[in-house]
Amino acid sequence: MNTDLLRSSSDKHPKPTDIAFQYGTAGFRTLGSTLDSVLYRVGVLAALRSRKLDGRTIGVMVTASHNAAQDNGVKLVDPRGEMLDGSWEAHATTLANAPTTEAFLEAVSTLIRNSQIDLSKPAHVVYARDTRPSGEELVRALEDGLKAAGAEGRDAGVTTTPVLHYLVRAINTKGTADAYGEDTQEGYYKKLGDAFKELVQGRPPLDPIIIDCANGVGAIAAEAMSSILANTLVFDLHNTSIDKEELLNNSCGADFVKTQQKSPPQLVDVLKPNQRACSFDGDADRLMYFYHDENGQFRMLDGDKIAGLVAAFIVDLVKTAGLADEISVGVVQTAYANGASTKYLSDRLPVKCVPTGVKHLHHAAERFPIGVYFEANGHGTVVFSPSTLSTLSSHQPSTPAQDRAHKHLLALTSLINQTVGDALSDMLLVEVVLSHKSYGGAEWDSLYEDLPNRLVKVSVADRSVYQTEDAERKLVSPPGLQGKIDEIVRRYEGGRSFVRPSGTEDVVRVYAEAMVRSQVDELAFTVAGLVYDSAGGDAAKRPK
Ligand code: G16
Repeated sequence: MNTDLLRSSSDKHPKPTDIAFQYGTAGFRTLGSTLDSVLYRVGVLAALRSRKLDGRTIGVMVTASHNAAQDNGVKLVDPRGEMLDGSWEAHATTLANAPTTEAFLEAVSTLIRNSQIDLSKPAHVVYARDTRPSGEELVRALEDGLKAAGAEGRDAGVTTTPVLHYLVRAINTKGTADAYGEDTQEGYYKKLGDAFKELVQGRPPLDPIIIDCANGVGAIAAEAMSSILANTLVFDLHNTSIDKEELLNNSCGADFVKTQQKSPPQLVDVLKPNQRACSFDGDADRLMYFYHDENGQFRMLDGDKIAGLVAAFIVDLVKTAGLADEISVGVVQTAYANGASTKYLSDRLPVKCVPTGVKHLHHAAERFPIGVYFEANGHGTVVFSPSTLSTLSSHQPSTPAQDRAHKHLLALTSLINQTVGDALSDMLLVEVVLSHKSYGGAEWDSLYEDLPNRLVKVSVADRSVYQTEDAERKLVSPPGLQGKIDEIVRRYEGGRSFVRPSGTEDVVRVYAEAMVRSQVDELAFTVAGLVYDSAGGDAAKRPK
């Protein structure tokens, strides 16, 4: 690498003096206007990561997903399309926080030395961004970093996070026995479309599906898929104003539906009783279904309900295909999973609980022959292990029913994005199951009844003070706070509550659930109050 070039270009992207950056739950995420130096340095880091891995292509996604329009962020994607290896997250944070160009150069050479990176290796990086206004300039900073580090960059343009993950795997497996698909966005959509058509062939047509695109990049993805599926499934697209930046995730999108537990206001008059609708988030990797019942009551079908629906469907297919002795299914959740869903699932299947963050869920799911993982907030997918894929490809069905189920399982491996959750692919998966089961929203919803729950955000001066253990279900710091929470939780029937710092927003999150709706709000706000007081908050601004 040319140190002079690195020095001169780094000088053009100085680090703001007053900000400490942290590679969190989903990469760096904060106000877009503060991220220029981070993007430049991520460009350099991505080049080094690629060289470390013999020139395999690394992905960089510029997005702040569910956050407000003024935020932005960046995350790296490893060669199989999975999240950046945990050990490199620390390197990312170190490079991002070097206060000066000289300190940055020093951190880069330490990384090269300690990680034994061979600089004669090539470096390849593919990158993309969502529709956020700050994205264009941030991509320019990233490109400066790639250029300075001598990497060959491929610009995938404005697209969704899951498309970028797909591209990374498709590029790295091209021409091999594990080829994942054509390395273009069109190739990806065609792959999903073909698999969907095969899976619903011969089934009665589905009613149109209403999609809230959160005024983000999912609108472009859904539009493209809508033309591919024109005669199979009709998309009724809403919140597609990608040009109006202030509308992104604003009173719409998956996070709004999950946290507010109501329909986006723009859809209230559109929805007929029992009509299925779903919301994507700002980069189209979360999915939330909902409907209004006969009484006009909002009913949410979140990530937990998706996991229940999909896992049961796959278990049935495996059995019908005659593969129950060879392939088993497991489910991964986080502490946010509704207690009723955990009970429903663990009565039927092995269920594992891991900390928040797709990377944790994905890795845990990879340990099952077929791993179904969904966060309650709608992030998730299904992963098929290499040995399951090989069992599927060599299986010889002995009856027509086995043959049909076997073909459906194979088609599912194409329909489902196995690198990361994709709202579009997940939506098609749900539609397949609903079609096969002849379920509407109400039948799906009746799998189990959610316990009333509430999620509250608390602003504190320093959220790093809040540290957890036991898959984030218990606080170990600040001392004494968990004991107080336990004491309060005991007063509520079926009560459960936990506290954890967000990795994507500057807040502490409080989750609570209990048997009775009115009590759950009281429990959530009592715990939120304890958190607020523990941070020495101003009594007048206590959460209510
Ligand atoms: C990201 C992560 C998710 C996580 C969410 C919220 O989602 O990919 O795994 O559930 O943040 O995390 P936290 O509670 O730490 O803020 P997204 O959609 O924002 O990329």
